[in-house]
Amino acid sequence: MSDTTLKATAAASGASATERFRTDKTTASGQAVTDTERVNILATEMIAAVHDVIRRHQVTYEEYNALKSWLISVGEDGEWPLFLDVWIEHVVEEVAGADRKGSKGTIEGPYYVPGAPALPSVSTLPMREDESGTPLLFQGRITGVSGEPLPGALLEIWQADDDGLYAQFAPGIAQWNLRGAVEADDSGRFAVRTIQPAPYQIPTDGSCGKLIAAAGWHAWRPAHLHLKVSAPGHETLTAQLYFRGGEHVEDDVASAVKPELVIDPQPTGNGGNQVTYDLVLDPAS
Ligand code: MBD
Ligand code: FE
Repeated sequence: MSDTTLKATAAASGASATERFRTDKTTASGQAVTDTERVNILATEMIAAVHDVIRRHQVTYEEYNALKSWLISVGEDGEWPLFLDVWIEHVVEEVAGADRKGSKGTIEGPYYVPGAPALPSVSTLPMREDESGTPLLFQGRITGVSGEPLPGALLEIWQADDDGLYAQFAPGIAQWNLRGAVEADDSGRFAVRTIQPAPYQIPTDGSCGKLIAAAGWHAWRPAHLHLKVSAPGHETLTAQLYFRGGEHVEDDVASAVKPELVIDPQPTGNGGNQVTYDLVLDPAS
């Protein structure tokens, strides 16, 4: 890829992610938190946790002002969704998923878009004619915790391409490229053809990239397929699958890898790989 034409800038992908969040999430959950005592406790303790860091590390005015300046720029870049989903969401998911009996989940991240094209149980994700990357056949069964097939189960998939870029958050990629909503068959089965995604690098030109550079961290997530699995009467499962032996599986900047989510696709003999991964949904609580 040519670095200058295809690269997603922090400002462009940040603006898209912020807009996406406002559309999809704030009406659903933003107004639900109205318990004054709960807000009081959480806000008081979060502020106190910051005070504690300042005292323990004798934070200076220079450092305080650097923080203030950085926080302002995170908003200007639209990188709050990225920052929160990379460094905070995994603990929220850990708490939310603690009692799950079915498949393990992990973070959603900033790049889910609802309403992807509906696809039959055996299908190929929308992709360019010359889409690069190793072909992958991803198949499995969606069931409840007793192994029963779930009528009407839907498997939404979204992923980066072979350059690590997501449609709708990077320029020049068709809207639904490598995004789809696969309807499982009557026995819960699905078989989807796609390509293996590349590792994802957090934009280096925005505020999150500046923090990473200033702290001496790295900016990488391992290659991953995002999944959202839903069925009537069941908890929706949000997960990601990673590739055994892939770069950064052991040191994901977003801390979202779990051993149960690492797949090991095997060669089909036709230049591609295939993997079977079953998905188990908990009953709705
Ligand atoms: C991603 O692709 C992602 O999945 C997460 C969680 C954060 C940033 C980019
Ligand atoms: Fe991702």
